[in-house]
Amino acid sequence: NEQQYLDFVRDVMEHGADKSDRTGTGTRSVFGRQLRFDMAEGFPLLTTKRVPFGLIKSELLWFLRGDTNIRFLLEHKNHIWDEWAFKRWIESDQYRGPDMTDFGHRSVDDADFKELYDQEHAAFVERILTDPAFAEEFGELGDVYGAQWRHWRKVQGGFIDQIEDVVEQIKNNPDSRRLIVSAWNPEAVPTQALPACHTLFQFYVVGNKLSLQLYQRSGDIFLGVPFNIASYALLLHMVAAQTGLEAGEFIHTFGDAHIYNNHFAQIEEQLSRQMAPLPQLVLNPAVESLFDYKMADIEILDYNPAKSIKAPVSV
Ligand code: THF
Repeated sequence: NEQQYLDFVRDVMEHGADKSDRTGTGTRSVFGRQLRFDMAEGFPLLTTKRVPFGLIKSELLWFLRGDTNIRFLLEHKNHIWDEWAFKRWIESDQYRGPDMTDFGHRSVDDADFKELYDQEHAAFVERILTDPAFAEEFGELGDVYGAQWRHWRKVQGGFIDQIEDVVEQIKNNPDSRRLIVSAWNPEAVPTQALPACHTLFQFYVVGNKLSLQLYQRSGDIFLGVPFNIASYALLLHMVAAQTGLEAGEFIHTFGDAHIYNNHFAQIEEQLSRQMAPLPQLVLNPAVESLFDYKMADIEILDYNPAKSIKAPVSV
């Protein structure tokens, strides 16, 4: 439950090592931790800050479509992947606008630059939504989750649909110890906008309960992890519903778990707050396939969080 997340945050603040990172922001980091969420205790959507569940739904539906182009996300007003596509655009030789190098840090440090960045970003989003050829080229993030999950490229040609396969295996061979979906493809790493943070997950069936464990190689504890917990808990519920099982535990295992230096004040604020009871998830029982869920088929009830806490994302 949520207390575990708050204890984890405290642990990292107290025992983490200060460590530089790829994005240049700097982090406080630990290596190797595990959280366990029992779905019987409620749906693990944090209440000590508002976590925008609509964005979690549209991102998961996007992965399950096998989609790797941000256009679908933008059509659902979801902007959590914009920065990675935008980075590719401004680094391309077709970009003719003002210099946007290191836009993430500069838009935090420099108000004039931020205005310019907001304009360029808005123009980029508008163009993805209105210019299909542009969207096809610059909305694309490469072989990220959707591609690895639904159409893993085989060496000898053709594709593997890991999600469809794992659902079949859960139904027909529930004792299997190979109920695995891997998003980590060493061959694709150099061409990915961002190599998979959620490296691999495994299902486990005992009795009528389905559990899921995720190995996350790298976790942004303040911004990303609350999304990741809710997203995999949602996936667990959906797969359980489609295999006639009950959702058991979501086990979240981390490699490098870190708090970015520019999230410390936000973390303090969150730790000072009281938790509310966890909400409930309701899935439309009429949906017959994991791939047929729409936004309206997924609902969260009794979610009464504290107010949201804004923080900059490192790119
Ligand atoms: N990169 C970094 N540095 N952190 C991440 O969490 C992360 N992701 C994905 C890919 N790269 C990452 C993108 N997921 C937010 C949430 C999830 C993200 C990216 C950004 C975010 O900013 N959330 C805000 C609300 C945003 C909004 O309302 O538009 C929040 O307050 O939660 C980890 O998978």
